[in-house]
Amino acid sequence: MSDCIFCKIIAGDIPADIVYQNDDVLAFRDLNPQAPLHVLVIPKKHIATINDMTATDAELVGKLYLAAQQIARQEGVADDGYRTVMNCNELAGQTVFHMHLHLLAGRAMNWPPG
Ligand code: DGP
Repeated sequence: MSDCIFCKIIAGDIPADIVYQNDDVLAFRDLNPQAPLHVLVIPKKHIATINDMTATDAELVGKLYLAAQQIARQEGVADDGYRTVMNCNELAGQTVFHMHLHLLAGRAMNWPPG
């Protein structure tokens, strides 16, 4: 999508601090980190929101979690713990309409989330 910030990061048109990638998934540090470790794990395929997923995307979304698991290990936070969050639409606070999994770690997390 030509007007999608995250598609531009995938294309290399906007710089990002990339921590992991494979054929299907890209992960980079959030511009506005909410924890000592805050990485966004995104599919290279443009899918705007969870609502826009289809059954054919199920394996791809599983790969986001496998990438998060691997990044947590490489960043040394897997054993202490981490949180993954995917916001959907306005009330959840989604601001970029290209599906992304937030991976947050390095501090104690609150529950329930705000
Ligand atoms: P959400 O609120 O769930 O849609 O999260 C969007 C996140 O994307 C937010 O934490 C800030 C981050 N973000 C927005 N634009 C950029 C960007 O250009 N680069 C990077 N690295 N992160 C961005």
